[in-house]
Amino acid sequence: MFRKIALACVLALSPMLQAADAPSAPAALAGHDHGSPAGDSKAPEPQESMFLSVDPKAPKTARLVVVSAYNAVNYGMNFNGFAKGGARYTIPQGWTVAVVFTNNSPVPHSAIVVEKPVVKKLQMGEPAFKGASTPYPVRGTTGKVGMPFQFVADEAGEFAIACGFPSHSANGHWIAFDVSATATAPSLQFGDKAPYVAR
Ligand SMILES: [Cu+2]
Repeated sequence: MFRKIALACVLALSPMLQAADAPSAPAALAGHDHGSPAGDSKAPEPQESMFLSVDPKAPKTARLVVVSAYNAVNYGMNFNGFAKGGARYTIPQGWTVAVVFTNNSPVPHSAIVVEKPVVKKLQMGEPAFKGASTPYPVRGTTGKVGMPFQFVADEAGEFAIACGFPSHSANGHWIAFDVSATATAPSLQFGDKAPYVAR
């Protein structure tokens, strides 16, 4: 039992060693609490409305809350509890996107918007939109202090919010981010559920 937990923690601290199809954290991890390098195992079930809203004062502005290591999914390499594209933001083209990024883990993470095929790479390069990343995305940050960034989603297409820390995205630390020429309101979809539309 102890060995299993210790091994899981080592894996959590060594994401470069993980295969792209690494399984979810073992059930033995549930309930342990030591600063949660592999994500907050006590986090409440994610609700879409926690992570997306429309700014009532600024025109055509979507507010995104993006929490790295929200829970223990994918050894903490998740955003809002989802990895490997399992959640999808859709933003109307031309809208401003105001993101507040936080990281629940002492392991560094970051957020950068990239074109979808880039998620398989070890390095994310430049953001797909001007200003669309946390500061120092390669180095990442720790802690629950908010890292805000804002950009205009001026090009339609399939993108992703990925972690810029080397190899994390290739290990699943990304969610889908679509910019739509036809959508009239921003939405957030968890898995196969009906998209939550923010108004
Ligand atoms: Cu990461």
